[in-house]
Formats: sequence, structure tokens, C-alpha cells
Amino acid sequence: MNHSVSEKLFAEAKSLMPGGVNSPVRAFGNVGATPPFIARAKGSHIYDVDGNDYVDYVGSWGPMMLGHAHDSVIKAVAETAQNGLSFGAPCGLESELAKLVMQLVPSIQMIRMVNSGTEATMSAIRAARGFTGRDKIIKFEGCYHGHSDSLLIKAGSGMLTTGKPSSKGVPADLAKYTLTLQYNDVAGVRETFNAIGDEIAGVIVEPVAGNMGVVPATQEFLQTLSGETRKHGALLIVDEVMTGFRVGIHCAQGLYGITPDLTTFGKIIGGGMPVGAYGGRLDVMQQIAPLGGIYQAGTLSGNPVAMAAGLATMRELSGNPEHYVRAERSTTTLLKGLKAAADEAGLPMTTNQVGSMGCVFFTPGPVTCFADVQKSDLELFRKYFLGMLDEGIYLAPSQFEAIFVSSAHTDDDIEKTIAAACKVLKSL
Ligand code: HOZ
Repeated sequence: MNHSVSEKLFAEAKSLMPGGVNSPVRAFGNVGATPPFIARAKGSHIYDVDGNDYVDYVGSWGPMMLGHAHDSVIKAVAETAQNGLSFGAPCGLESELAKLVMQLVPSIQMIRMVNSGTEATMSAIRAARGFTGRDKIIKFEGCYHGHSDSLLIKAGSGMLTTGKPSSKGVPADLAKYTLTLQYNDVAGVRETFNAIGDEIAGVIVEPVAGNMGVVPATQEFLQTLSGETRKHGALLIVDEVMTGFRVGIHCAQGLYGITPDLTTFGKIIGGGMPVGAYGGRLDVMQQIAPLGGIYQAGTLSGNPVAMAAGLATMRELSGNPEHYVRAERSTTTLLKGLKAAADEAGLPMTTNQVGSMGCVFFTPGPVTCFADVQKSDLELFRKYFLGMLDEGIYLAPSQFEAIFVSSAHTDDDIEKTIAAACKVLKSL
């Protein structure tokens, strides 16, 4: 595959931006290749500046549940943009999106729109601290909740890609308030709460971890978090930036039957535009400015174009449950095919899936926590990734990320991907 135009653009970008990118994972550093520069995308495919066509399993890291440039979303964005891009003043679309999210997720009694998942999680942590008057938070190793200071401790996603899961620049005096436990470790959670439960402001968790590859939580783990936080007066923050309206129309909390105190959203609720949100219990959300003393603000928050993209996406998804059925079925077929290809090639592989999120690990498994993830053969992943890219299959360029399948993926896309995997894995 020719990547000469991408190579030229990347060389220039590297002199302008750190690593040539505006978000680390997309630099392809972990797999040792030049990232294709994307010219356009439609449905399940993306096309680079060299004219290469790929079946896309990144989907902008999650938002593209309907596939790229879905007609209804593009129409809503184009029509709304005619009337102005941002007012820094209220508009009706904010309430429309808020109502729809609250209808679908009953734990959300009040919501605040922000501009990214990072803003949402950062603000939710502040809300938990402000509400409880406590400083300590619990997160889980390998979970990633954006790049705010308190959450960049033993984090996933790009932090694992760089091999340094705790960021420089986070004051030690702040980092000491973030306790990191093992994902799915029920006993560890109980012990910590027994020891210092009355010091914990909140627990933040990805209900399906999607930033160390995909690792689903067990029902028992989530129920324990729910029970222990309630017992000790701490808040349970379920980070649904990835899973929200992806694993089901009622999100992961609907799937697992849990009622968080606070939930964070991003990705799908913006339909591809920069949007995030946090919301939950009324008594907590009423403490947010201007109602209460926990401050959080944003000039572009709730801007009409982003709200319109999110609304169009959410209306399409909530009106047509078939999107979920189709995307999940494609994911199951895909992962079965990839596993069969690995078996055929005599390579160890574990597949994890929840809905249309999935992942392969090059280890016999099972993979239920970060310690298991670390057993995966990264060199094998690198070779697999590069081989697949060459076959026109665009996967997340890191073992520590998810693949996202959309309802626009066709049976042909899935067959082509499995055929590519058979060829690539056999050659390794
Ligand atoms: N951190 C996100 C992936 N889990 C986004 C990566 C990117 O956009 O480069």
C-alpha cells in the first residue's frame, strides 16, 4: 500500500505538534508505522490521502455507532450551522438532548453538557469531592478517564501505549488522593472501604473497561461498588464515555442493572462532534454552579451544532433498535472469525466482547484485569496490526484499545476482515 502523501504530511506535522498529532495514540508509535492521514469517511469505511480504502474499526474511538457521515446527522449539522455555530447563551437544543438522555437513563435526574469526556469525568470527580467534603477517590488500574490530574494515575489508553501509566506533571500532593485498585477485585474494594471508607469521596469505574483493550466488569464487582459506596456515603461514578449508548440504548448501567450516583458521557452523545456530559442524582447536581458552590463552566458547552449532531444520532439509535442488533451480531461474527483464524494459525488469542465493543488479546486468557492484559504478546499484536492495515483493515493501533463496530458494517466488511486475518495470522 502506498502511503507517500501521508508520510509527507506526517513529517511536516511532527515539526508542528508533539509527535505530529493532537492525541497520542493516533501517532501509531506503538506499532512503528506512519499513520494514514484521513481524507474522508462514509459508513464503515475511511479513505486516506493516498487513496487507500479501509474498513474502519476505530469509528473515531466510539462515536460512530451509525457509521461515518450518517445522512441524518450530516443534515442536522448542516441545517443547524446555517443559524450560527456557537452563542455562549442558552439554546433549545440543549434541553432536547438532555431530555432524551434522561428518558433513556433513569439515574440521570439532572445533567450538564460539556465538551469532552475528559471534562465530564474531571467535573464529576469535583462534584463528588464537593458534595461529600472528602478528597480521596478510587479508580482501577488500566481504566482511563481522560487526562485530568487526579485521573492520570495508573491509567489506560495512551498512558499504556507510552509504557508510563502515571503522568509527569501531576503534583504528588494531588496524586496521593487517587487510590488505584485492581479491576474486578471485589475483595480489594471491600478491604479498602473497611479501612478508609469514610475518607472516600467517590469511586470512578468504566463498567466495561475499553482502554486496556476490552475487559468487562463482573456483575458482582459492580454490585460491590454500588453497595460499598452507598454504605460509606461515597458516590459511585460510572464512566460511560465509551459504553454510553454503545453497549445498549440504556447504556452499561441498563445492561448490568446498576444505579450510579453520577454518570459521565461523551462520544456517541455528540455524534462525532466534541461533546461530553455528566449527570445523576438531583441533590448532587444541584450543588453545581450556578445553583451551588461546585464550579464548572464552558464557553462552547451546549453549542447548537454539537447538540444537533448528538440529537440526530441519539434519535436514530433510540428509534431503531435494529442498529444495536446488527452491530452486535457483526461484532460476534467478527470475533469468532478472528479466533478461528488464530486457532488455525496456532496462535494464542482471547476475545472479549460487550455489544459492539470488542478486542483480541494475544494470550490464552482469560483476561479479566490489567494483570491479565499484560500477558498479551505485544510484538504479535504489532505484526498483526501492520498486516491488517496493509490488507485495508483499520484497527486501533494499540493492544490497549477497543474495536468499535457500527451498524453500517456490512457482511462483506466482516468477511473481508476475517479473510485478511486468516492470511496475516498464518504469515506470523
Ligand atoms: N484516548 C482515546 C482512545 N482511548 C483517543 C485516542 C486518539 O484520538 O488518538
